[in-house]
This record gives sequence, C-alpha cells and structure tokens, in this order.
Amino acid sequence: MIDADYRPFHPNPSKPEFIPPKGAVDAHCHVFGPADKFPYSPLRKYTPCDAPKEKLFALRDHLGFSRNVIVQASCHGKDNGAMIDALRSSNDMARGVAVIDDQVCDAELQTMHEAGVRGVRFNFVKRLVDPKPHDYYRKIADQVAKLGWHIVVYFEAADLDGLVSFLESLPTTILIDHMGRPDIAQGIDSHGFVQFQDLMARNGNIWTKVSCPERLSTMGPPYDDVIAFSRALVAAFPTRVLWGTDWPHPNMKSHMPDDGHLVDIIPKIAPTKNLQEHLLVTNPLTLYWDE
Ligand code: 0GY
Repeated sequence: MIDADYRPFHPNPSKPEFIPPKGAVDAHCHVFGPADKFPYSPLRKYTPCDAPKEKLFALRDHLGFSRNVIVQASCHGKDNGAMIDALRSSNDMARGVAVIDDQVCDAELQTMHEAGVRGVRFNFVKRLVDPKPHDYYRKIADQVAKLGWHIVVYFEAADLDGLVSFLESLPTTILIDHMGRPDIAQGIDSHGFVQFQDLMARNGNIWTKVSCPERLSTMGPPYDDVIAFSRALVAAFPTRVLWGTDWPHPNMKSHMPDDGHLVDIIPKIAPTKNLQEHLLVTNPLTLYWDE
C-alpha cells in the first residue's frame, strides 16, 4: 500500500522552453517497481507509488534529454533489480548507481558493471535509512575502487561536520547529492554552505549535483531562492557539477514539481552554452560513459 501522504509524480509535466544540448544526461532519477515485479524492501521507510522505467524513458524524451543516471533509492534497499532491469532495456542510454552491502562479491559487482552500474550510494539521511559505522562504508569503497566506480553520498547539511574527514579519506571520486542539502534560509554566506564550497575547493575528487531546488526551497516554485546556491557551484566548479530531475521526487510533502519547469531553471544556474555543455553532457559522460 502506498503511504497515505505519498505524492505521485506530476502526471503531465510541461514542455520546457530550454532545449538541452545534444546528448544531455538527467544524472539523478529513480525507478520504483512495479511492485508486483520488483517488490519494495521490507526495511523501507516509505512506500512510493510505482514509477517504472517506461515512464522514466518517456519523461526523458519529453524533456529533450538523451540519457539517464538511475540511482538506487532506499525503498528498494539493496535489491537493485528494478534499476538493473531499466539499465538493460535502455539501449546503453542509462547508467546506474547501486546500493550494496559489505558482503557483496566481486562476481556480483562485475555483473552490475556489465549492466551499466558505475557507482555505489552511501545514504546517511536518517529518515531514509539506518546509517552504519564508517568502517562498513570504507570496506565497500575499497572494493568498488578496484572497478573504477565512484561513490554517491547523500546527507543533510547538519551532518556535514561529522562526515568531512570520512569523505576526505575515500579513495574514489565522490559525488554529493543535492549540493549537500544546504539550509537555504541561512543564506549563501552561511557557515554550512561556505564549508561545503571549501570541501570541494580542497578536494578535486569531490563533485556535486546541483539538483533538487524543489526540496531545498523555502519559497516554492519557481525556487528562486535556491538559484544563487546552484549558480555559485556551477561557476566555481564547472567540471565537477551534474544536474538531475530527481524524478519521481520521492517524499515531496509540500507539492509535486513540474519537471518541465525544473529544466527551465538550468539556464539560470548555468548561464552560458559552455557551462550548460559541461553540466549536462561533458561531466556526466566523463563519470558514467567514458570507458
Ligand atoms: C532523492 C531523495 C530522497 C529519497 C531517496 O533513496 C531514497 O529513498 O534518495 C529523499 O527523500 O530526500 O534524492 O531521491
């Protein structure tokens, strides 16, 4: 049963005015279910509505994108079946980020690699998972480093202090979800956002997704209060930023974003063709399609 307060994705998003460059990648999205084929995890903290691969690929085409990076979400736990099935039916137009435990064997990782998985996700958001000790994640990091994979990390701004030394000790490229979820109300000069930018400035292997204005905004659409944050990161680190829709937007409580409107924010945060090309094509291809 879908959670009573779970909002389904927008049924008919608008056609964006912004036309993404050829080959553009939506580098953060999910597939959910369908539950009768790919059941949700017994350990999940929420039950979403199904958001199957066919809907994701149709949205990709509607928005003018070419490729997806499908990130394993917590409601599927460490059963990556729905995500891998989507990768296998994508015609090489999707790559994946898996969630695994520290018991996974090299043969399983190799099978995932062949399907298109190029990273693992460490989720530290307590409303979504019960985080484990850092040594657990370090073991996984060492194992996936051998395959050349990177690590996607999801955390809330308040947890950054406790994670800095751990993040700086990881042996791979690190990709931080949603700009480390800054507290927008505290402003762009706040300690937390300055600390996040310093972390990226100090560590050339740390990348971020300038995604999810709809989660971070205190004002709601069109999310103008978030633009300065994303634009600052794109300007400072043009070769280490990615963009994604976050479709189907799990756990949005206030409203459901129109994906077309999210795409129309891109030229506000990446104002030149060169920045757009890096954000949407060069950077994600480097991380996910370069062999
Ligand atoms: C996102 C954000 C959320 C959910 C998950 O793994 C997940 O369940 O990532 C959230 O609720 O903030 O990036 O999809």
